[in-house]
Amino acid sequence: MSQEENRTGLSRRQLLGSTAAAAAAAGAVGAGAITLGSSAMTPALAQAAARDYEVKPGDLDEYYVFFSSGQTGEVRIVGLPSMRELMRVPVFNRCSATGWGQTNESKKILTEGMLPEYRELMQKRGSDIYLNGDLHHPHPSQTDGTYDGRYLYANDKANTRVCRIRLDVMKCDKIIQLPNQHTVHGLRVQKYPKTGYVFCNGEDRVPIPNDGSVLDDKSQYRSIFTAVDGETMKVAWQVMVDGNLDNVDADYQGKYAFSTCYNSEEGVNLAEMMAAEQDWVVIFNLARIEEAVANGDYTEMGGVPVLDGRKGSPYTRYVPIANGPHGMNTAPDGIHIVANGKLSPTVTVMDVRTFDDLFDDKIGPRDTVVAEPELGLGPLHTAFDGRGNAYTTLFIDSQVVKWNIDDAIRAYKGEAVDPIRQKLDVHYQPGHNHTSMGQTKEADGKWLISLNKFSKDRYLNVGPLKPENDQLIDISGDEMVLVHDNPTFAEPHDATIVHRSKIDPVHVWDRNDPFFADAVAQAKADGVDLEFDNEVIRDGNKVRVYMTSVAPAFGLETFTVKQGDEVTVYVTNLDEVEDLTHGFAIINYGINMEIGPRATASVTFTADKAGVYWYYCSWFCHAMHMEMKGRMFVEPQGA
Ligand code: K7E
Ligand code: CUA
Repeated sequence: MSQEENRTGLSRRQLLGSTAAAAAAAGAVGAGAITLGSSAMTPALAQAAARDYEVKPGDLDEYYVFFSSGQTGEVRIVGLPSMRELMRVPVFNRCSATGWGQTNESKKILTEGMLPEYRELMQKRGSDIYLNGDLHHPHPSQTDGTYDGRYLYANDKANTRVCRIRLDVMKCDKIIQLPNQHTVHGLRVQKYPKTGYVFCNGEDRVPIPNDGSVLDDKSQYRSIFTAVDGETMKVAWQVMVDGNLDNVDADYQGKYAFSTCYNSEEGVNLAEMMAAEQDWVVIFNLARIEEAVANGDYTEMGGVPVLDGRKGSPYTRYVPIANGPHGMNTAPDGIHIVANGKLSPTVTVMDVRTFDDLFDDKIGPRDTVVAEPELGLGPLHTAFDGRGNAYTTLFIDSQVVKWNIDDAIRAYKGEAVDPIRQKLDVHYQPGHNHTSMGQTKEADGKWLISLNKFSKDRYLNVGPLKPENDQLIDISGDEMVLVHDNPTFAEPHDATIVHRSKIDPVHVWDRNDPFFADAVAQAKADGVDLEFDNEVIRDGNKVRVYMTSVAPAFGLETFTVKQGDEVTVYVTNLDEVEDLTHGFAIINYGINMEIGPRATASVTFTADKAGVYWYYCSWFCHAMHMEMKGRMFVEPQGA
């Protein structure tokens, strides 16, 4: 089937067809929001066209979408269905606007969970933090198979880290670096009874310890699966596996996690990794692993318990599937899991109810497979609508294919039934896709986002570097209907669509928030009341400047330090007004930070250049915002 002809008989040109006609058919819609064809409109398309997708000015979206940003290193919060970007949450990056990576509060989070050897290394290199990250998989915590609004977890593929974002304030509060393993790629959370574990796949194989004593001897390389305790943000346990680990998901029973492996060959180059006809899915038995850890039946490596889960171990089972699987997705029916073929045009459907028997050796690994439909070229990830249908991205075909799980199972048994319902062109080369609430038991089958790697001709040309293209698809009817193109900067891999009823962030900070507890404690030790006092405390060559801020003035018009002092400025925002954020920037000192309403933020620097330095509020807060400023006097050394 060509790119131009999909299963509905609509060509891509027809589907994209006359925007104006579609807009007319849809009534009053936002400019460019609708791309429906009109010439060959099926009843489903006509129905979709009649729906008003617009989120009007002042109206609120129905869903939060937590987008990863890949190599940008942050999490982005987008409203759905408007696809408006609402907020960015810096994590594995530095942020000029908020001071993430510069404030003491953020640096503590960025450094305290680093492995000591890497922290030392960073300091030797002249930075105490990693300056980059590659955030792929943002996943909120769950309780009893649905989102509970507590936390969101994500991986850093670049520096083997896992972060946690507090959903009450939408700030990262923990980052840890995992020992023994090399990169974290796949990340998903335990769904039942709660999160619980955050499962982290070590994709690349390295020697343990990776200290230079082994270099090119790949027979001594290992891949590691980690379960992080999502409450304490400490490693609960690790399992050493054969092959490697790509993507992961968990069941709805709290018994198993499972990962795809595309490098069963344990190769170190493309040809080697692609050599075998088959790779596998490795299944982890959580109860057996926990029992072994409780019994001390493990080796401690890098300060954490490591179990040997290679072939033949009681903790794992290896299910052979076609070469090079990628995505791993649990269906909201609580029964089926799907491994996506990538190099194979198939996806493999397994039934989690067979896993007990598999671990008891009553059945063989392939007896867990209940369907293996051929869907198209390059299946990467699958999402679900809660009505028995699955939606798989076809990277090479640039399509999303909708297929029915039950029909795929019947076809696998030999019945003459085609599970494929529809193929929809997407633009272009989709990676992940996501359905509204689709990774929970409450999948509601309303929306699908296809996260496409290439936008090519879909937008005004912005030069050689192009945006990605995240497309919004209405799946509430019988047919998928593309309703919006959304350009995004590098590079959303994954996203999670959460109904707004699941999340309830605060509007202003609580003065007792742990986020700035260190500043509060230091002020207390200095006898300073952060909410009233404006004071400069000298402690040897350390100077602590305590400053309030109320729009449009800082509590201190000037403060004086000596050249060479280590200066910490604490700014407390006394404004209780919603949305009234102040900033604190010092000109020519490279300092800027955000201070949210009722928050305290702090930054430490060396006053190494004498002179007069204006500080100013960098977040527009008031009609007199331009005048919200003061001067730092740095007395020259020896003065
Ligand atoms: Cu498919 Cu990192 Cu989830 Cu990218 S991964 S697409
Ligand atoms: Cu305070 Cu602008």
